[in-house]
Amino acid sequence: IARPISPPLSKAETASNASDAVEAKYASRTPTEDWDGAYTFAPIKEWQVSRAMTKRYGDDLYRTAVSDVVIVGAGSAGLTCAWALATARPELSITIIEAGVAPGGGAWLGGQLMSAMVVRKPADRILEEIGVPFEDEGDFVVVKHAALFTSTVLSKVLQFPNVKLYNATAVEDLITRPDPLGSGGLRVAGVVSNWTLVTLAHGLQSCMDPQTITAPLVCSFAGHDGPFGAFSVKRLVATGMVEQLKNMRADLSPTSAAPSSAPHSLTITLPQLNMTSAEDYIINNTREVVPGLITGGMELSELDGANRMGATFGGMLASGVKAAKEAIKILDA
Ligand code: AHZ
Repeated sequence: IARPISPPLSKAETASNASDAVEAKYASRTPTEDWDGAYTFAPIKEWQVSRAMTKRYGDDLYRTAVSDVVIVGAGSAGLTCAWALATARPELSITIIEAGVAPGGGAWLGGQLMSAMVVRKPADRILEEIGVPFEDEGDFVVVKHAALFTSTVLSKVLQFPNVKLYNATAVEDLITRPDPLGSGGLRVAGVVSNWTLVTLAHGLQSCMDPQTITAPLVCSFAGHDGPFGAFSVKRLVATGMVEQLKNMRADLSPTSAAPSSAPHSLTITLPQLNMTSAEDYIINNTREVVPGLITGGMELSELDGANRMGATFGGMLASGVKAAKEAIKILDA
């Protein structure tokens, strides 16, 4: 329902504004772009700012309560999926839920806190299509700063009118329904969300109920295990839709165990990294893992027990594109 952004003032608002002499002085100013000391902003009232934000956020919540696709996690894989899906099908209502305030996941840096982002060919084609510049080093390309990739793809994604990003918002659960296609099992039918600060405070208050977004398809890219990571696949286990996670392949081989004299920190077993094979696995296995839920990016490694690849991002970008292609097939079926 369209509401005017600045409806007529109530009696209380008129009284409070009229009693403010400073307001009156500033009310009739003309905006002027004078860089020599007389730069003047147009007048504004505090309540106008509040209403400008709340109206849009409320309208977005109303509209996206039923979405075509929900994307969980706005890391490199989730953002690339959103970009590919919105580019191919701009009419779809795509809602991205990101637990962090800053979308981008791990893709603000290349690796070990360094700037450059390595992308193996042929995923350089995806960078070209998004419009991210890079240097060609033969079998791979290098974006001078991972933040250049993330900010560029983010700016493209957010310009689609039908894409809404809720950041600082966590997916707390999955909505499930009996699968209408008669598989006898359940189908994911949307997500349960809450502001992340509320999610983090569930232990402090008795009940802070979430809200929901209904969608025929959820694409999850919640990353590998961490404070929020691998969220959707962990939930699949909890709901019985998947028996158990195979966990991002743990390095348990006796030959790789640290000697007993090693400092404690070196004895921690880390998931195995295999840069040669890990990315091929993720792209080729990005799929609808249970009805209604496509999983890709590093979250898939927790489900399938795949290797990590370390600081090379072609697999994440390609997994996002593959998920978008799978999503279109499912929605069009
Ligand atoms: O905040 C998370 C991050 O931005 C978000 N997320 C996780 N759980 C969520 C939840 N609700 C909402 N319950 C949630 N958001 O998901 C995002 C995951 O981004 P990421 O960068 O961690 O994952 P990715 O799969 O897009 O990229 C992985 C990049 C890696 S990890 C790796 C290695 O470990 O070897 N190598 C690469 C290239």
